[in-house]
Amino acid sequence: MKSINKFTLIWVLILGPVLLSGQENMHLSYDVPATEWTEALPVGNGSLGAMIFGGVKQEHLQFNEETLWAGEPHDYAHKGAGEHLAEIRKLLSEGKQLEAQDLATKEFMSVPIKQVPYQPFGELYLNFPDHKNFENYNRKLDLSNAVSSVSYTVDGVDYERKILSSFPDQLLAVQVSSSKSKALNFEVWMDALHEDKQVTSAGSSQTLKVKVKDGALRGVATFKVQTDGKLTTKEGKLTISKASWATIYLTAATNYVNYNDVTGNPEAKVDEVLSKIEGEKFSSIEKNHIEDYQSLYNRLKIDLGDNGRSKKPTNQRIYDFWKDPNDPQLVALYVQYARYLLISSSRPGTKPATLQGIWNHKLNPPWFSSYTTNINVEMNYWPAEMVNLSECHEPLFGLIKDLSETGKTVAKEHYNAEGWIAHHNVDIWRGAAPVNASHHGIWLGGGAWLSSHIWEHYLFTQDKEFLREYFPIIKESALFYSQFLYEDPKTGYLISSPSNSPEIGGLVAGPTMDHQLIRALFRTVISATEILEDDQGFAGKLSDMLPKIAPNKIGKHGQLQEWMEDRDDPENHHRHVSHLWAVHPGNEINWEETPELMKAAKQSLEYRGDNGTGWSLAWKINFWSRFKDGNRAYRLMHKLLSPAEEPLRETSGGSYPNLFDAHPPFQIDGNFGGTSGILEMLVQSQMGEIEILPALPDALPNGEISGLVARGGFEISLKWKDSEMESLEVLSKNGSDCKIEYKGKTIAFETEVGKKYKFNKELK
Ligand code: FUC
Repeated sequence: MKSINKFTLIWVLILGPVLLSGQENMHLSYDVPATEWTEALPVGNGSLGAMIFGGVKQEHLQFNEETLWAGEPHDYAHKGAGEHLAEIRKLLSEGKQLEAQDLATKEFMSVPIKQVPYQPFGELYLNFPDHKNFENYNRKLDLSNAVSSVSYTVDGVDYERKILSSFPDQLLAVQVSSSKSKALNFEVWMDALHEDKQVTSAGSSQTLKVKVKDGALRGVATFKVQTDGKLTTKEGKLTISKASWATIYLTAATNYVNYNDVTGNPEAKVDEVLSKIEGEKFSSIEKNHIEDYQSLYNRLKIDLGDNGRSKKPTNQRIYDFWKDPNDPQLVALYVQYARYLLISSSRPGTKPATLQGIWNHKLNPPWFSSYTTNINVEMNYWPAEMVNLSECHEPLFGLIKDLSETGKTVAKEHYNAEGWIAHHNVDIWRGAAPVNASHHGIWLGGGAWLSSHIWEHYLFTQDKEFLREYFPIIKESALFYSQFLYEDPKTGYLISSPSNSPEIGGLVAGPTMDHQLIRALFRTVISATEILEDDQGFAGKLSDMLPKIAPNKIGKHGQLQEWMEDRDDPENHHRHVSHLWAVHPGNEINWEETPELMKAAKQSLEYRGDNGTGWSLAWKINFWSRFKDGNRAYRLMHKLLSPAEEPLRETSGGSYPNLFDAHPPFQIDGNFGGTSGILEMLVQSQMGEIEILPALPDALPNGEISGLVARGGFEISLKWKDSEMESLEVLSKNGSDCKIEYKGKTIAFETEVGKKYKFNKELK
């Protein structure tokens, strides 16, 4: 630990609260090692991740590689399921829900009925036998450079570890050093939870080979040690003695190539990575890593002020936030942490972030740590465009592309339809058929919701080439729905049947959410057809169908109906609020065009209440922001940023000591959804204009943000003081027309590419 000069300390104490910028201290920091996994700190490069415990006598890095899953290439479609579609629909229209569900269970579900879990890979241990009585302990994750560190003093010698996961070099690097020369003595080795595992050491390296129990995938991880000390191998451990520094480079790979191909050669991949860095110094690997990371991270800055609480350990701050949510820097940190997590778990060429990003330590993780498409995986990507990490959105498009292939068989076998469809869960083999149980697995919104991400990417980037490339996928999704929609014998409307309003009320005919999703998709395809000057015939057909789809309806409690029938229960506080999809992330229901429906949606949210799982709290923050009630949104933020494990709280959703979102258990969606909600308080652009401070809570009266992206391709720099906008700068990235709204005043103007436009609070 570096000592602080006495005078500096006095100045920091006196002036800190006044002078400290909320952009500083963008780190998670602790004065004790982690004992639980949800206290450990994550690093990742999109595919290779680790959780760092930071123990003194023993350091433990639990690591993952994103392609190690159970299972094997598999088509989950149920051959001939479609022969039972008409009967299931008939039973539902006759009100025989249980019979419909039973028939669907027998004849309509995925084969097998469950998908498979994401797997942990291995453990890296470093043992420091002499490190007993330590002081000055600190462990930290610095979001400004994506380097995690552990430091402490033993017998007057300072020890430091730096840990990073590098995207350019595709490896985990752990550097250990001591302030006194030759003071470092430790052992390092790997292990794994997999039954089928093998560890071999050779010279300065060690290799771990694992094979998953049920499936076709195997993994190889190798680490290599560089040191100025002595290196020996004993009983499966590498021993480093009398060193001043040592660096461990670890990389891992599997034989997964794609959802259809497992012929990869992990040994060759691992060798290639390690031979590339032969003779490299840690300092240059660290420099490459920081440069690469900062090229993404530095694009957005957020400062909500700092009242001094940022100096406390992060776990303490979460507790303090529960008691008094006046820690604006923690809210800004939450935003930057989500950006850090996205950069670390989702890079071009990698798989999308799962329910746990890329971090999983269990052979049987909750919900298989897979991709749940009825809210969770989409929520992971809500902030991606806004926070100026557009390319980190790309892995999701890869998943959608895969599903547009596997989902074709499902469309044909289950629904006798063309195009493609995905249901509520997807694994690495891109299973698209309904899984788990008929009462919630048969949910038809997957294709439409995922497709909306392609459109959103276009809206934010205005990238026509991208739209052209992905247009066939969204068109084929719309083609599916155009054939799947069915004329309700009772009302004559086109409805989605069988389906489910996730995950409440069982199998039904016509949940409101599906109709909102399908309408949004049809409108998207119609707009894209115009932009790309594609064949107008299909778009015309969709336009004709649009008014025939069952509309949003207001029910007897003043609520937005979740189903065709007016049967919502105001006492039901279910975590899903799917029928409000059209408020967020959709925009069909809004204050400008449909105020009555907006009021009804708000009423529905009132009935659902303020408590929920982590992701449910996060979604509610977004809803309240769209309802333009910043204080209510902040009330939910208060819950999301409170300690998940505190039994006296009224809700269990919250944050773990490492700021991971708690469903509970850990689910990363809340980190991303909560961040989207915070940004929706500051700027919204879903209605074709950029609305400034639409839902600013009283708790965040002062602040500034730069590099925030709005639809239309605009980068926003905004300052506000005493809850009023002070200055606004809009950078036009594509020369689109721009319209800005602040407190009822609007200004519309043409823009030039690359030009900045400045405004004061009068929009002048
Ligand atoms: C959905 C939610 C659960 C959980 C799971 C992963 O099924 O209803 O709360 O988040 O996904």
